[in-house]
Amino acid sequence: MLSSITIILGIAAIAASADIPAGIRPGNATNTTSSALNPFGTGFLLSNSSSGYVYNATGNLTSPEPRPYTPSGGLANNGSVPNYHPLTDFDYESLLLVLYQEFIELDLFEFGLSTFSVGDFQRAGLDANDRALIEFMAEQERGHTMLIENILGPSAINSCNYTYPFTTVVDFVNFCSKVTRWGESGVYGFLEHLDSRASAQLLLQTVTTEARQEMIFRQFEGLFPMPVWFQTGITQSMAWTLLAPYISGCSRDSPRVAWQNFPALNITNNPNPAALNATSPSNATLSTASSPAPFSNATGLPGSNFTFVPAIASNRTGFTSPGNVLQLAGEFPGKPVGPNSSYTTNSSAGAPRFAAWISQLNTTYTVLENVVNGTNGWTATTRQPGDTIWPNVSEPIVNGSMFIVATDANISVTPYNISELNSHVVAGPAVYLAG
Ligand SMILES: *[C@@H]1O[C@H](CO)[C@@H](O)[C@H](O)[C@H]1NC(C)=O
Ligand SMILES: *[C@@H]1O[C@H](CO)[C@@H](O)[C@H](O)[C@H]1NC(C)=O
Ligand SMILES: *[C@@H]1O[C@H](CO)[C@@H](O)[C@H](O)[C@H]1NC(C)=O
Ligand SMILES: *[C@@H]1O[C@H](CO)[C@@H](O)[C@H](O)[C@H]1NC(C)=O
Ligand SMILES: *[C@@H]1O[C@H](CO)[C@@H](O)[C@H](O)[C@H]1NC(C)=O
Ligand SMILES: *[C@@H]1O[C@H](CO)[C@@H](O)[C@H](O)[C@H]1NC(C)=O
Ligand SMILES: *[C@@H]1O[C@H](CO)[C@@H](O)[C@H](O)[C@H]1NC(C)=O
Ligand SMILES: *[C@@H]1O[C@H](CO)[C@@H](O)[C@H](O)[C@H]1NC(C)=O
Ligand SMILES: *[C@@H]1O[C@H](CO)[C@@H](O)[C@H](O)[C@H]1NC(C)=O
Ligand SMILES: *[C@@H]1O[C@H](CO)[C@@H](O)[C@H](O)[C@H]1NC(C)=O
Ligand SMILES: *[C@@H]1O[C@H](CO)[C@@H](O)[C@H](O)[C@H]1NC(C)=O
Ligand SMILES: CC(=O)N[C@H]1CO[C@H](CO)[C@@H](O)[C@@H]1O
Repeated sequence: MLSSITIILGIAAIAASADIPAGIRPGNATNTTSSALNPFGTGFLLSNSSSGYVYNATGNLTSPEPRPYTPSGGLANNGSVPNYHPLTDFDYESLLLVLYQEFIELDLFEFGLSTFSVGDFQRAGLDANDRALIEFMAEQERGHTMLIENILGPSAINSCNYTYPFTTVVDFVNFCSKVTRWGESGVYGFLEHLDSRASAQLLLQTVTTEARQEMIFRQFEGLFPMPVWFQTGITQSMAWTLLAPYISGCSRDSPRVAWQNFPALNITNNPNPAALNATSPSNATLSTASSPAPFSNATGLPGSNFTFVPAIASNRTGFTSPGNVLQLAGEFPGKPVGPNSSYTTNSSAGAPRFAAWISQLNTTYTVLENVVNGTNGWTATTRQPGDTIWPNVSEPIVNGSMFIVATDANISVTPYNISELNSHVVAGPAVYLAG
């Protein structure tokens, strides 16, 4: 009950700042109603009576303070000793998923460093300092796996074997930016739902580091470091769907992940940030991105055509636009995936009808067109939406690397109840590199 109010108060804090556009200024009404699925739907809430709990935000304290300078309320701030341990299956399974994620990152960063030569990195515009930074990121992952292992206790997994979809430094960096993106978003999707608030605290301090890694890999790609206002969250099943295909084998006594493996969704014309023209379809997929050497003149940038070299920031704040046609390919359920192929993709949804664009605070839908069923899957097209985060603001919903899911319905979800989407997922997510 308390939690249903958290998001509204969080948004209230945003609204308190002076430069919020008029469209989302708080109204004065105190009896605003909204559906549970769409608290943003009818404008701004100053108080919420839908759950039976009411807090009237007047700007003044409404209750006596339990201790000096300590406004009443809040969770577990009464002096109780923190218990950094899962309290429920939900907690355990969420943290187990994170451990699988941290282990692949550790392996991935080390693999890249040991696979590619100094010259390979140099041709991608990355020098000894950059390699040292990747090595430090691997060390961070060592710390993260130790932390989660300590929280989970003796049943925690060990490192597994992995399979990676890259053969060049450029594609390695691109893959790292995507892995850290879903690692980050996968945690944001459940962090506030954990029963163990103490574990959530430690995980928060972990995932904020991961967020910095994601940004650094974007900078290694010459992309604008952070082209969004809000980092989005996805569900555990969505994160597991993205992660599992790259885990080839784990020791047989590894605890199983309880989350769903949705059928894979591919964006066959996903932009390639390394290509001269990122949205040119002929060089669009991760696999073909390996052929050109776009950074071959990176160190001699002046006079070169290749402007997309590693940079703190670049002027590429987005290279896709509303109306862009995405070509999607979805698999049918029933395919073995994940460690030792011991998981099977599954969907409880009907036929593919919509693309859900999960980005920033928003889940926005577009219609799937030209849906064609094949032997192992289906294909469809859809168009990039042009919505902005709020009316009257410039920031588009779709930017950065974000998530696209094929669904059978366009139900209304917001960041705190995005798991309502799980039962409607036909395939995906896929990571769309919008900018
Ligand atoms: C709220 O009340 C104030 C003072 O009465 C008024 O100036 C303002 O326009 C009202 N805002 C809205 C959104 O109704
Ligand atoms: C509450 O909302 C309803 C529906 O919008 C409106 O008709 C009514 O006047 C409001 N009541 C108060 C006290 O503002
Ligand atoms: C909130 O305000 C309403 C209307 O003034 C009042 O009836 C209610 O008791 C208040 N609730 C709390 C918790 O102060
Ligand atoms: C807040 O407190 C001040 C000082 O006691 C009082 O003057 C004011 O009316 C209060 N405002 C509200 C909205 O209760
Ligand atoms: C990883 O692969 C190696 C080499 O094939 C194999 O010996 C080892 O058992 C595998 N480990 C796991 C955990 O699957
Ligand atoms: C796109 O790929 C084709 C075929 O691999 C290659 O010849 C061409 O140079 C690439 N173009 C760009 C802009 O990378
Ligand atoms: C990049 O490729 C897209 C898709 O083919 C095309 O529409 C666009 O004009 C190209 N941009 C440039 C600068 O060549
Ligand atoms: C830049 O591209 C143009 C067109 O492809 C080409 O003619 C020119 O030689 C290139 N310049 C350099 C410095 O590579
Ligand atoms: C780009 O690199 C190639 C191969 O090293 C070299 O021949 C060419 O002169 C370079 N071009 C520029 C503009 O530096
Ligand atoms: C950045 O891009 C915008 C839009 O294309 C352009 O107007 C601006 O001059 C560019 N700025 C720099 C520093 O290149
Ligand atoms: C999606 O891409 C992966 C990797 O390239 C490939 O193995 C798989 O067959 C593709 N699935 C569909 C439905 O295109
Ligand atoms: C929560 C949120 O940001 N919702 C927005 C989603 O996008 C539509 C269309 O731009 C907005 O109207 C919503 O406010």
